[in-house]
Amino acid sequence: MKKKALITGITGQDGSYLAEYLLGIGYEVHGLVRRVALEDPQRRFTRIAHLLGQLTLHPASLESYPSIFHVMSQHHFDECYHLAAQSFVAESFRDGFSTMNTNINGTHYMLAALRELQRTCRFYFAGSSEMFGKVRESPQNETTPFHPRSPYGISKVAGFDLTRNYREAYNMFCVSGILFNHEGPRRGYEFVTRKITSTVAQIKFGRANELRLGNLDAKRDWGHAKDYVRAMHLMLQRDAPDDYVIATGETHTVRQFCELAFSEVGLNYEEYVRIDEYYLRPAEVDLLIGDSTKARRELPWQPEYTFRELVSEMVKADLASQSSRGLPSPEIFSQANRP
Ligand code: G4F
Repeated sequence: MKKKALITGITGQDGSYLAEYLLGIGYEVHGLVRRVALEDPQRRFTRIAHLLGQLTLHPASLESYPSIFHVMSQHHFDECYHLAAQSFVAESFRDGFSTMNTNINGTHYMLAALRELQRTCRFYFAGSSEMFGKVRESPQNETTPFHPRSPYGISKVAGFDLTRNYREAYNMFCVSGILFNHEGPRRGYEFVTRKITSTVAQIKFGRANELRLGNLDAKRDWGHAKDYVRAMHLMLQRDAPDDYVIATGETHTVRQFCELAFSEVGLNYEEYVRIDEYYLRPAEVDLLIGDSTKARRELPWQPEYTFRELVSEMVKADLASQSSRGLPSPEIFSQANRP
């Protein structure tokens, strides 16, 4: 019998890589998508276009408990990966209310519907290193206290607590992955890595002449999303539910990412990068570096991509997309639109 998985956020970077991975190992894969997305597949399904014939998509909204309940009442799932969220930290400062509503209530609705209808379904919650925020120790592991610095980080701590509470109160298999930053060619253009690599490609093709950024000194532990979705799956295969930090154990500044990305095309970042205060955050997470010893030992998991390979793959993909003028165009996130 094929195992059946449900993915929320299947149209995003992680959802698309996870769907690909699960299909590859013989799963039947279902996804929750907003009705507006179903009505506009050309634009909304770019990351999963190549998989559409193999997926079952259900219209539902994280803001609507009845819509989630309806899907859960029609199908039985072995595993549920809850990845959908408002995941852009900067946006969460602009509209903390909708970030909280979607991220906290959405997680609660998923857990409540599973408890009501299918308690044996294993549940994965996409926790985040943003929960560590103003870090109390380095590197950060599963016992490091949380100190979130944004509405997004706060919403993820709430989701983490909800997930643990369902595990403890109702004896359900509910786990959180505390994933550090993970990127790739499918990353959204609003996140700093993709903003850098897509602008590098535009500059190389003469379609832009500068890159405006905020804090160049922030340090992040950047891995490849393809590596990280394998960890999500492994967490749900354990005998007992538990939470895991997933990270490379290396940290780099935004400046170093720029240096490497520009050097991929033979350019010096200092000639193109300008500081724009608009991109500074009211409260910053200065340093993230994860200790994934527990995941490496127990899952067991380890990343395959190096930092250099990640940057190189992203730059090459953006050069290819510029050269074919493929869609979606990075120009929609031109400086005028300020992502
Ligand atoms: O790429 P970012 O927007 O990612 P951030 O805030 O670290 O969050 C990402 O990783 C989390 C895991 O730790 C996820 F939970 C979350 O959903 C998301 O995927 O920013 C990275 C750093 C920040 O310090 C930011 O201040 O880059 C700095 N930065 C400097 N200039 C900028 C910019 N970030 C963005 N997005 N745009 C800039 O122009």
